[in-house]
Amino acid sequence: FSPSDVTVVFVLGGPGAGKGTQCSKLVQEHGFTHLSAGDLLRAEQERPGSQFGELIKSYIKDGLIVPMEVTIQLLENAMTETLQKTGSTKGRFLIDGFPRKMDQAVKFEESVCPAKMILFFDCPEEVMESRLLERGKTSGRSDDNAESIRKRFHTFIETSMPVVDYFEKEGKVVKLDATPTPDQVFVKTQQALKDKLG
Ligand code: UP5
Ligand code: MG
Repeated sequence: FSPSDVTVVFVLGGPGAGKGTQCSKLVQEHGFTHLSAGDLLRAEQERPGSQFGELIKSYIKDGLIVPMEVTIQLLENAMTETLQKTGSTKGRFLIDGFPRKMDQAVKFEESVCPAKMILFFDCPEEVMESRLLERGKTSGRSDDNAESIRKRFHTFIETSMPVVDYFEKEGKVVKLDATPTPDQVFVKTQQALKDKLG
């Protein structure tokens, strides 16, 4: 596909900030395709015969960033498949939880497509922690436990926040308070998209 035919929005924020929740709502009401890098990695981990299964598993449990080649390939494949399915060359994508390391950001924008804007969901650590521990009771996610959550927060601050700062200097970031209810956050999310994308 041609980068000029697709609209890419990066959806960033700490672990449990509500990226997935807001993306689902946008898909229902605004015709975006939602691609969660974490979900794609978890699916690849489960895929029989995947050469990356074990690697992904250990990176996710430790809250570390899987080498970018793997994730970028999964995202690019998913974008191509989506466009093939719809039989259109044009598409609107929410890329959730990616890029979360500087090298990924540079490589993706260079080799796949630059982002039109970044939605950043800002949330205090205590709030994210309690959401994740609550979800951990039923999610089955290997990283929804106190120890993994601590590691995810560390990676977020050290490795992923610099990506947000980088895009902020480019004027592409809209920062949203992620602490109100999902519906309240969604009102602001829709407004931010409208303001930036029209
Ligand atoms: N919830 C949501 N919004 C709420 C609200 N406004 N009020 C009250 N509760 C709210 O929400 C989390 C929980 O909070 C849910 O129970 C929800 O109901 C509730 P969710 O929408 O799932 O938040 P989200 O930000 O999507 O949290 P998630 O846990 O998915 O964030 P992470 O960024 O940690 O997870 P992700 O799946 O993106 O990545 C997992 C791992 O994959 C990473 O740690 C890393 O190891 C790996 N990874 C890479 O290596 N590379 C990548 O590029 C991406 C991921
Ligand atoms: Mg998520």
